[in-house]
Amino acid sequence: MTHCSLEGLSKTMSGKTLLLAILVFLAASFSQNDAAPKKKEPGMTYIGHFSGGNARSFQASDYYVSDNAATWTIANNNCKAIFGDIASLVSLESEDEKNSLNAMLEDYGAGITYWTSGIYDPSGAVWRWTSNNAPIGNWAPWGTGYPGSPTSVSRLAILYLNQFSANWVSIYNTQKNSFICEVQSTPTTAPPPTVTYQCSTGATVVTNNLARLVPGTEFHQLCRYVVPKQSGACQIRLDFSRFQIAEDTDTPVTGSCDADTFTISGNTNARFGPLCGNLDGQHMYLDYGTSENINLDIFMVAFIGQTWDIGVTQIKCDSTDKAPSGCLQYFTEQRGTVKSFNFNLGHQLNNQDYSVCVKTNPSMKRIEWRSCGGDKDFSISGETETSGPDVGGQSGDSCTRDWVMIYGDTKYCGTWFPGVVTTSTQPFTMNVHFDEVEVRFPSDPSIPVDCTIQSCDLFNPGFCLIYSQTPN
Ligand SMILES: [Ca+2]
Ligand SMILES: [Ca+2]
Ligand SMILES: [Ca+2]
Repeated sequence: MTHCSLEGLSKTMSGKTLLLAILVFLAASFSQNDAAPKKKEPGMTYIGHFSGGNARSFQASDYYVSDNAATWTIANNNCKAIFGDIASLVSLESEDEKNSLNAMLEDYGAGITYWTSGIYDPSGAVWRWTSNNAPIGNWAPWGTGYPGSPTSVSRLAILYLNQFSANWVSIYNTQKNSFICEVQSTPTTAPPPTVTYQCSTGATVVTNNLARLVPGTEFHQLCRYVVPKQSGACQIRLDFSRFQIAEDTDTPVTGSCDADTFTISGNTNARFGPLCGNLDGQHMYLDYGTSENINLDIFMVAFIGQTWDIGVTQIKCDSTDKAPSGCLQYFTEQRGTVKSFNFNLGHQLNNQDYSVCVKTNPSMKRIEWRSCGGDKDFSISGETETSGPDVGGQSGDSCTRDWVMIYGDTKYCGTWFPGVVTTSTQPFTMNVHFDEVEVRFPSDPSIPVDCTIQSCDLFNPGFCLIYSQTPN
């Protein structure tokens, strides 16, 4: 349509002709808007990214909210029209994904209803996600009275109040609602590394893009894995889906890993003593620097049922998945849980010096840190079982031995975490420092320990902290 003005038209027309011309002009304008190039101005706003927190799944997605409301079918079609076949209405396959999305939506106002890909399938009498046919989890936060008695036109929507109150409801597909598109991101990890090992037969397994380290078929006292640097790679990521070896034989536990050990060498981004005990659910990024190999050594005194399953992925230097240099742990979600190593068994380990980094969501300005909420979810110095002089929430210069430091804020130690610590200083980072001693005995071993009159570190489990990025 050529550009022309109504003023110009009015000079050459009059009466009904002019009115008709205006209507034609307006109609042409609207249809022109409808036909505007969708890819350029898709009417969608980017709200965030979620990667499932586990490199092994390779399920990473970007999320967009619509600027306008639409019926369910049009909304679903729009996601594909705008972003292609890698997109659909959002499917929430895990509680982590649901919680992350709820936090992303915090900027978009209360009382909005968003379509998801969830539908009711009367043939099987089940709710499922249409993008992949996965059943909807039994953790689904249905609102009171929902899903009621759904029918073939029932669809799942999120009735969003705030990130802590976002119930799911069942709505007929003809209603018009805002909607959320989920777009799969392209994996940028390198092919699986070729890991060599000195261990039992079958100590590695390769599946998809992942090399997995496992104990193999028979017990070997030392399992050494060597992960050579591939061309273009800068890092490896380890995912400890399962890891349990023996820990200290001392009572009380001194954090020194004097039985089994897990030792890492060749990496440049963290220096720490051997690890031991339980690392289930932990991850690590290890930088090659100028090294050609990263070595992972698991040493076991005797067979007592040790088990592990460690995913290894190699990350290219130009990958968007690469952790910033110096970060041993890198969390990419809006919210997440960070635990010290061996927190699962409740015993802090010695000689830990590393950084925990959080990827800043572009729409977020601050980060909040708080304890996971359990009785002993933060206890890194002082005595946990009974009160002594070193007990309590401590910060700043009084933290000299074991501490965490929140970048832009201060150090924290002691036996509790002071409520919510908030900072806007970026990059969002927490440094962990645990010294070389855990249980503190007097220098003369014949003197009994009295923690009521002297400082000791007894029964420290370590920390479990939750971070949450916030928009304001
Ligand atoms: Ca999903
Ligand atoms: Ca301690
Ligand atoms: Ca210590």
